[in-house]
Amino acid sequence: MSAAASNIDAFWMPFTANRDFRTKPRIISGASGHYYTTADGTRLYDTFSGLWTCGIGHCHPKVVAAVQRQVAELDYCIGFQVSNDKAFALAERVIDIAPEGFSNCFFTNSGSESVDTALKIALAYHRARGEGNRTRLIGREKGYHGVNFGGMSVGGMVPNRKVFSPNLIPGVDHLRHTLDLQHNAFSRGQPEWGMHLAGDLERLAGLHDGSNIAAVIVEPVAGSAGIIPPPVGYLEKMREICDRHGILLIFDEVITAFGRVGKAFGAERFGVKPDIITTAKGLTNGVIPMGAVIVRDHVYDAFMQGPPHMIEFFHGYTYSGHPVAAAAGLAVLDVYKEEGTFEQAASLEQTFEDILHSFADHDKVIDVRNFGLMGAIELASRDGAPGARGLEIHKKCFWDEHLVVRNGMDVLQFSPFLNSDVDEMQRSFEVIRRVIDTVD
Ligand code: PXG
Ligand code: PLP
Repeated sequence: MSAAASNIDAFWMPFTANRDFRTKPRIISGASGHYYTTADGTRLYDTFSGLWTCGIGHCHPKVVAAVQRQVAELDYCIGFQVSNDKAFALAERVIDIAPEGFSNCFFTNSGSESVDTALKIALAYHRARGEGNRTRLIGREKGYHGVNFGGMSVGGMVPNRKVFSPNLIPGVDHLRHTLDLQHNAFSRGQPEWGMHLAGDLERLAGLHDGSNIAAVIVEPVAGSAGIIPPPVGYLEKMREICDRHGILLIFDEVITAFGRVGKAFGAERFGVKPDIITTAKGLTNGVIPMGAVIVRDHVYDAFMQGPPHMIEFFHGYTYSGHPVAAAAGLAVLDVYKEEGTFEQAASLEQTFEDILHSFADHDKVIDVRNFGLMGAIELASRDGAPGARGLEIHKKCFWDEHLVVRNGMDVLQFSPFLNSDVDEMQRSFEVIRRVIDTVD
């Protein structure tokens, strides 16, 4: 029996225009390396590494073999009060590559769960230390921290928040975002302008009194909002303000961890050490859903008090530390090391930046932004139809040019493979230029 659906109406697709999709579906049934395949055998080059997930390419043989082995050996294991060997091994390996001082790893199944877990850790940390008054959480405009209630509340994506506005968690403020095309359009890497915007945190600490603020969460480089690298000095200043007021700094590294910015973590690349790091995506190369929240020793230590038979943190998911996901993670970390993936990613950065910025002179392009192997080409919107041009390019690339290109409204976003072939990358952008030329 074929696994293909005879009727595609049943699947309610995430973040998709479902009715428009069903008029002419885009369905993938296979993948290998840097290409997807459809049921009729068409190969499509993937310019987005899955969804920022598959940095080493699809169906890497070492990862496939590890997952196949594991699923036949230990398919699932209770994770509360008992756990499995692979989860411990993976936690140790993640800590090994984390910046110095990070001691412990809490497993989740996604970025959204990692974020909500991190926010709960921050609140519980202060309470455990006798500072239960620290309840305020600070996010940032244009931030994306997943779709669960905590992450949505600290997030700053207006369409994601709009319908749920009265139900967002209380006690949250937002810093201004740092994207201002008047001041920092066409920056290569980190813009020179905008460091002063970290001062918003100081203002909020003045307004509420810093002693009431639990944590601030930011993406070191904002991803979903269309690649917004931090202005020079911005993250350093944020760390300094957090230190002054006893506020925990959370870096949401769901995208930036595991090589995307040429190092194991954005924290390492920027030389700024947060207290908590959230991850997902690249932890398992997207093969099995898994996330990890990584904490510094002072955070973990604050929980390890009271009677030793007591549960220290009333939180966890049925699938936290899932053995098959953990086996995938172990294989992926092996590949990162054996193939020098993070160094490879770093060596591709300049070429990628040059290719992207070659679009700067295009009359439909209003900004180009990049950092590491994260890039965006922002197009002018059509009058009265924001997003239409971006979606048309996405569709034209898929059907006519066999390229999977991600658009967020009129921003084309790029997440090249960490082990991209330069010729393939160059060719894909030649095609994209042609498509931008031909659409209205
Ligand atoms: N935090 C960050 C920084 C993310 O980028 C999440 C949390 C949520 O992860 P999950 O696994 O729950 O989706 C993300 C996810 C895009 C795009 O187009 C990016 C994400 C999700 C959807 C679209 O850039 N990142
Ligand atoms: N809903 C019900 C009824 C449950 O029993 C559970 C877990 O046992 C959950 C939700 C949470 O599921 P998960 O642990 O997979 O997040």
